[in-house]
Amino acid sequence: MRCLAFDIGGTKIATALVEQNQISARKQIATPQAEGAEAMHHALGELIQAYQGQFDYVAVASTGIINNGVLTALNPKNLGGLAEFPLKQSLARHTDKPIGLLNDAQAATCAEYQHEDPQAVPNFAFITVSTGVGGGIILNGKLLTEPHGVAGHFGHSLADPNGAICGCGRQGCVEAVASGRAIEAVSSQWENPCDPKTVFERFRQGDPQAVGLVEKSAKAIANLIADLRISLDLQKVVIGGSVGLAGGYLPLVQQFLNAMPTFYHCELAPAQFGQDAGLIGTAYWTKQQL
Ligand code: ADP
Ligand code: BMX
Ligand code: ZN
Repeated sequence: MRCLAFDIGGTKIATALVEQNQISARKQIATPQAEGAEAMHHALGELIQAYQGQFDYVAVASTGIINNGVLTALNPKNLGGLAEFPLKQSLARHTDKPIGLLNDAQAATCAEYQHEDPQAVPNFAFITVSTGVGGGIILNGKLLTEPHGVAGHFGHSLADPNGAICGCGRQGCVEAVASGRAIEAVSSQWENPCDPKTVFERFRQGDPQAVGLVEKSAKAIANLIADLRISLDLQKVVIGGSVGLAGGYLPLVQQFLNAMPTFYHCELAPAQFGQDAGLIGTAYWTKQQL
């Protein structure tokens, strides 16, 4: 069964054909920003047209809470203000093939959990540190998606009661402290402003301002991992996303976690499927639902 997979993030939309975890014909565009539902509908339509005749089903991994075929943004700022989008309906206008939908981080969780032995690792989480901070939870070998697709949105758990207001409306969420957008909100105001990619280059060169900003993010993620570990008896956490996979980030998270009491420790690793975890995970999960 050939799958046309979509990974819709706050920064980029990736598409590819996926068959038995193998990716081909990968494309990537920038996510439409501040242009509303019509721009998103148009972008998805153009992408699907490029693959006509080459797939048996469509599988989507998307940022936002995915419930009943509809995308609801917890943080609409991550999608240029788009708060709600009829994702399944939009795709169904371009294809009559079956369509499966899953949150992006939940999809990546599915992909990465394929590498684990469920006996040794029954409880597992994936965290993406990307435009936002997303996640997925496996408990007793099963991905939590029921009843409303909300489980795993721990990017909106508390990192700092005095922190910045998150795009979801709550103050001090992990996402408001640790995400790519949170890093950019600070680094764009520096005397020598820069984007998160450059922040990481400066961080690796030892620039104190960049080190401080990256440390703040990594510490929030280490605390999140400790909270998850102690709440859910996790054996392992895998990290993905462009910030999560940026050089030097994971060792820093590990360092902050190591400094905590051993009860809070669990195995930590980067996403083996890297930037393709969402595409591979939704293809795999959707096939099981068909
Ligand atoms: P998405 O959120 O669309 O899934 P990414 O996982 O690529 O996309 O995350 C996008 C975020 O990561 C943006 O905030 C961007 O500035 C930041 N980013 C992109 N490339 C890098 C990099 N090489 N190092 C650090 N941050 C990066
Ligand atoms: C946000 C939320 C999650 C998503 C996470 C990572 C929205 C639109 N998205 O917390 O559903 O999983 O960001 O998304 O509210 P990404 O865009 O960074 O990949
Ligand atoms: Zn929030």
